Amino acid sequence: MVITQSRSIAPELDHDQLARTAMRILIENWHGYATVPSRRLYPHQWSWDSAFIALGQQHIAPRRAAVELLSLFGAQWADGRIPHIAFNPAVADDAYFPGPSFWRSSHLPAHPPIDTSGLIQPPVHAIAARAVMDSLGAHGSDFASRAYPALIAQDSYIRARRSLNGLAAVVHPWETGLDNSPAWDEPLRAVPVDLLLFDSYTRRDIDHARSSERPTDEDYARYVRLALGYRDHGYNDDWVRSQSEFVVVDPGFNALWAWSELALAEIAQVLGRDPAGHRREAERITTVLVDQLWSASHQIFLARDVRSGDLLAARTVAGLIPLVLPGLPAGVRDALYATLTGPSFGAGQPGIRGVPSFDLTDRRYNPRRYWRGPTWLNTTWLLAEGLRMHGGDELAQRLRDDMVALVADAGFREYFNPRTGSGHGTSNFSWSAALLLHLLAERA
Ligand code: 2M8
Repeated sequence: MVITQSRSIAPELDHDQLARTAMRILIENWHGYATVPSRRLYPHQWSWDSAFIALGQQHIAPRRAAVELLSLFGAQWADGRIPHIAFNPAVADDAYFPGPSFWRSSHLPAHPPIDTSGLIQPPVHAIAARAVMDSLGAHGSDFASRAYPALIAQDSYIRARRSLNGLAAVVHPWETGLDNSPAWDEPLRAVPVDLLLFDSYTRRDIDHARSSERPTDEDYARYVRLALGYRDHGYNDDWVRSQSEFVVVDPGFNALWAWSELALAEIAQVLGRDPAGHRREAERITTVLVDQLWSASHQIFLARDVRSGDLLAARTVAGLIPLVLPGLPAGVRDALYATLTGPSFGAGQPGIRGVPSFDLTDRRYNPRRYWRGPTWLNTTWLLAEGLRMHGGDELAQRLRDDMVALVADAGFREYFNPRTGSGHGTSNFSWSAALLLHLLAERA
């Protein structure tokens, strides 16, 4: 693996300052049992955010990291789904749209203990739980014995209720975490923009972030319509998988599901349980992922639109995430590396910082609009982990240096322009702070 010029990193003194600021952000964004991604834009607990946040918290307050995850698991539904938002009852219903009164989780016969959304997000929680377990030392197995049943229930939910031909399907762009990805443009075209619906709600996100950096009103109306459809069918997964206007199989979500199985195997081992089933599941998902979503012509994993059966020809960072899987065939791994470092993503190349969320050469690439081009720290971190596991240490280090430098230059922003490094979206963003702490702790 050949690496071009390495960017110089901020001096050690700046690292102490950065770490202190990151800690302050995590403390300010903590609301007693969980951390909000951002005080104003996202004033509740988000599912995959909490996992990334716990990865950072484990270095400064391991017990807080444990509470972060366990409080999220406390919002788990009877069917095992871990909801994508767990609402803070102390925050006004209209502080975020769609809020608790939209999702109506409390109307369900087996309702969760607190108000939540009805969607899920990529299952990265076992990965965080494994790290938190280690950080707790002698208390690690107590934590693991509480976390493991929740993680198993989440895993079973995905397998039993979301699988289609062996991979997990997602039924809303918000479930992919890469909400506004250009990969969803095509399937979203099948979702009508309901003009009546348009006037029935007020977007809160654009009170706190520039509208040019957020999804369009049309896409928001589609998001609302899809969520309403699922809600009005009682969050019934048989209905949603067969009838929803948006059903896709996403490589990022599935790769993280497989990676989680490996983390579950390690947790199982600590608890004296048999880890073999989890390892087999990781292998199985990896095989099916390669079989169904690898595109030899695009040299990247692509999402599949279940409605049309077609692969969606958009090169997004989600298509690189399978690099976290140890069981990838060597040819696929090498091709992914070439795509990651080639013209579409430019990782490690002079003038590119981190990993852009979307293909730099595509006319839809936008370095400022959310998930349509900017570099995010969570996806860049995932790829650095994948590279490290496959022996790409030099590029992994360069990506980690890029992440530190982005934050040093632009602050703890939600996302960054891959070319200029300018910061976008909200400020004091929790997973940017947490992952920075995680990186700096690994260096120490
Ligand atoms: C963004 O998503 C939420 C909806 O879930 C939103 O835009 O309102 C995404 O970046 C998602 O991945 C993230 O979990 C969430 C909170 O940071 O914000």
